Amino acid sequence: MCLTHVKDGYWNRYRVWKPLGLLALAALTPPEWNITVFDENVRIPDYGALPRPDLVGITAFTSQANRAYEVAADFRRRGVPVVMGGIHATMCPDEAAARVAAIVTGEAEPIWAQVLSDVQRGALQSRYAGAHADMAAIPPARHALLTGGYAFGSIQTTRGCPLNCSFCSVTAFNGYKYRQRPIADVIREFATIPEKHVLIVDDNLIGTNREHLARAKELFRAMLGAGLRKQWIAQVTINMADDEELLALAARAGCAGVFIGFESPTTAGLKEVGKKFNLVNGRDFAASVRRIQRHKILVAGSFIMGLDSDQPGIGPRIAAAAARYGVDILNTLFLTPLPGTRLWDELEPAGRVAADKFPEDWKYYTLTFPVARYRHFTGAGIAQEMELCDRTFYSLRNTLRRIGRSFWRWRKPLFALVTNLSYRHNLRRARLACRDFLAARRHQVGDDRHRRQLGSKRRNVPEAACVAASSSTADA
Ligand code: B12
Ligand code: SF4
Repeated sequence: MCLTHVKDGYWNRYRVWKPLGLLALAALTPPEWNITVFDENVRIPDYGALPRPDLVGITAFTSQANRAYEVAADFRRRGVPVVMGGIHATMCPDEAAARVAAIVTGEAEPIWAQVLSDVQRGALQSRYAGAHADMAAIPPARHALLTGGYAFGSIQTTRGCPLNCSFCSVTAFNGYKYRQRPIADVIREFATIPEKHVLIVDDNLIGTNREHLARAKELFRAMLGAGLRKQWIAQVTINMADDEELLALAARAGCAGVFIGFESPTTAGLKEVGKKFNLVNGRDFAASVRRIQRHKILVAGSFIMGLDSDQPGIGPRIAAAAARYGVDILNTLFLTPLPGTRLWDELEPAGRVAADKFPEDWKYYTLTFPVARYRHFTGAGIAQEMELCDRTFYSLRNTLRRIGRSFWRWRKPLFALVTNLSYRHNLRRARLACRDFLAARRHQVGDDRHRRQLGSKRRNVPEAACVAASSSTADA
């Protein structure tokens, strides 16, 4: 099993962020509980050597589900109740509930106190349904429970997304409504983050309408006023480029980079994934990216490959679009039917989920393996498109040119250097893992028969150990 061990390589620290969900959960836990948080991406502890906890809570993305079940089985053998929550337990509740004592689906704020009280009474139920939290009642995450080994701290200021893109779980999990934490709460929590660099985990820090943008400006003014002196990065939509005041405030408040989902270089692709928002007002992407960069903010662009509207040649086409837009970093991912998404609801009944031996195959749901049956590509074909895309955008020549450009304009040159080198390094690993996957799964994802099928279908105080499971992505 290959994990993202921070200490295995210098660049790995840039692949691992703090599991904020567990730190948020810890903040909801009454003070009589002693809490220890483990992030297996940093270190896998010898659980057997630890004092026996009264309760174990595990969080996992879909790609980490198998490891979560292994950890759960280990503790359950020792008679420790295990509760699992987070995105995978929510989207695959039956699968998870069969492997742990209890699951919590959705946001935990409204329900966690009851789970703990049931544990203490010895009356743990097997399923608890959370609900969208009151954003004014979210306590500051307990950042001090997890320190060391991270390049970035993390914080959340909003939840929910109205856009509901086909491949994304956010709207299904956090809802359509864009919900915002009170700015004073965010500032107080920001000040408790030990790291100098911070990932703001919001799916869209600025939002999509005028009210949202006004709130973002208010947040940036408050960050400035509080003198936080943090450098931060965040996910935003491309409309950030349309508001000079917003850009200037973000930059002054410490914005070092933004991550933008361009998703597809074609109009048909954007329509297919349901992100027509990117097309509003006949947007000029290159001009938009330049406007953001003028404020010395780096732009990372994300694209998805393997859409039904993608044709052979999509790899070089994405690389060319990213170069034309002028992004500093390119992140291209395979179209992946994550459970609970609109895409899953479309592909699964049509027999287009190729890696489908669950739960084992969830480990490939990192968006770096071609786990679906793609309309115009075999598994090997789409993997080749991905290689072409990455090799073009991250060729030594192009990488040096981008880094040179950011030195020339003094646009976060060191940040640009580190992120580009980190991406180059990680892509190489992803490519090798993908090749292994294809070699083992040729019959599932690589042959023509499947393409043809596409047209058819401590004792006096309770102890809780909270574990963020890790991904095992390279052991195909
Ligand atoms: C930050 C982030 C990351 C960070 C990771 C941070 C970390 N270590 O957790 C990084 C950048 C590394 C990352 C990577 C990936 N990510 Co990501 N990421 C997010 C993001 C934007 C925010 C997560 C977050 O911190 N939320 C804030 C906390 C407070 O919310 P929460 O974790 O949901 O926790 C709440 C509840 O879920 C619950 N809860 C959570 N855990 C537990 C445990 C227990 C016991 C209980 C009771 C309750 C509970 O309580 C919390 C409070 O309500 C989410 C989107 C989102 N809005 O959640 C996507 C998201 C989680 N990522 C996603 C994906 C797909 C990935 C990747 C696989 C692919 C990619 N390249 O993006 C990789 C994973 C690589 C790997 N190693 O496997 C998907 C996951 C879908 C799925 N079914 O797994 C999401 C939902 C985005 C999406 N587009 O759909 N990601
Ligand atoms: S991909 Fe981004 S814009 Fe689309 S639904 Fe998910 S969070 Fe919203």
